[in-house]
Amino acid sequence: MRPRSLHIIRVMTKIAVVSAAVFALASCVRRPEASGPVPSRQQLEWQQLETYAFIHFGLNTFNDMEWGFGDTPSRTFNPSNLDCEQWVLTLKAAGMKGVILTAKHHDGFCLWPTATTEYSIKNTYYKDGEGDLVRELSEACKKHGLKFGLYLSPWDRNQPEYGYKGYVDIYHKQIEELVSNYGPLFEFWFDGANGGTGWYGGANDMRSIVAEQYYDYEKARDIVWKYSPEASIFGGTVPTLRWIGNEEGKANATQWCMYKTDFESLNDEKALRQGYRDGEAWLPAEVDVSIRPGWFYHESEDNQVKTVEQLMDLYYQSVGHNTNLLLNFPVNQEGRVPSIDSANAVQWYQSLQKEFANDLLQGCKVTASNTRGCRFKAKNVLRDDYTLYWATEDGVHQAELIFDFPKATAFNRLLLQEYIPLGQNVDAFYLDYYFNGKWLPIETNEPTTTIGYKRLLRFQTIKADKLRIRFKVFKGTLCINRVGAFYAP
Ligand code: FUL
Repeated sequence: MRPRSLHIIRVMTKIAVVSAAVFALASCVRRPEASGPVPSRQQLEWQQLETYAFIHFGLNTFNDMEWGFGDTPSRTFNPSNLDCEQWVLTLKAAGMKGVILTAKHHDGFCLWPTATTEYSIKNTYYKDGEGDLVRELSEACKKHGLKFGLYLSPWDRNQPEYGYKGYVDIYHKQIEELVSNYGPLFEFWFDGANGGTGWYGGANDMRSIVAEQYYDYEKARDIVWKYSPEASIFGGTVPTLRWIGNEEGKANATQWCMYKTDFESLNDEKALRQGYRDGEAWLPAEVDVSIRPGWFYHESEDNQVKTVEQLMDLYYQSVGHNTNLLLNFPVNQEGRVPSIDSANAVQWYQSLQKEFANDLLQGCKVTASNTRGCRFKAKNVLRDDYTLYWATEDGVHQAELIFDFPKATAFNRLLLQEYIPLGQNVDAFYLDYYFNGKWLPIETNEPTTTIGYKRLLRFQTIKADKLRIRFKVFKGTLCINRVGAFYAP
């Protein structure tokens, strides 16, 4: 070959090597593209709350009822020893990050001195009519660092105007009073129970409405966001999160944050339980369930408070299934969270903290079958930092992680988290462990399908030298934020 051709070949080779290096660096520096729906900042922050409380308290508490008819005199409301700080301190000790109060339930009785009706706390003996529970609870939350939210029942069995245009204006006015006076709110709850029989100012009849048209939920949402732009919206026609479709605390293990947005789908109890893999909107689920059978306090249920074990199951089936847990605490006639409820909830939270105190993967060597390199390295999954994650190169649909323990280690819990700001992409993962020279599958009693923001698994204690997790994505790029292994005695 002539020297000139040789020189050209050398130059071309150099160019090829340099471009390959530049390309590799560019693709490893570049973060993966999101494919499909992703959470808004507000939805991500909401998901990171994981557990928060409901408080059901009102006239029903004093009538031993779940759904008051709307005709009980307001003076029936008469707590003898009410203390919102006791609620908040209890909830905080139970790990709750916020609390949502029933400012008005279906009976129409308002826990704040509203200008919209006489059926409120101002016409009771409580603080001689000077009390305002929405204010008292919001202040206790501020004082102790809990987020504050409100439930305002759209259905109002006391209002004469219910079912007519007049009531919708009243309802919107009530929302405005609440959000403008007691915010900022982290969540606003539009209940789904709607219309039926009621007192309705003495008419004592039956009123049916078409919920998706009647309440003008777009306007209601806009009023909430005018004062509390960060508030998540439950229910109605324009929610930012979805109901799980039951009130027993059941969320399927396969759990998509994606959903459809038509009103019918928002009422499809079966679909609500697990979401849609191909849903066009990001609409994560909230599991609402009471610590007792009822939402309101009933003395007859004092012996049916959920035990520590039951609360633990609830946690694994909600937070552990990529949903948030909204746990209800009925306040009693004294105006307190009963001691048995508070004892069980606090003990449950303490057990939970113990279970997740010691991540056994922390000392492991981690190897990945593929990595994007740079700041997307496999070791990121051991960091407790939601801004970091391990990511593969584009176009890789399956990849695995192997964790090498420094010495054989026993564990029975696993924690997995996807980096959801880039979507929910995993639709299967497989777990194996290496012990005595061979790989064996970890037997879980639920399908190892989705992960999402958080997936928790419980299984029989295993002893392992290595742990292997194989992941499969159905779209986008694999982005795993966290993996942890724990031992619960
Ligand atoms: C339901 C209501 O009818 C219950 O009384 C309770 O408030 C629950 C959280 O939502 O739809």
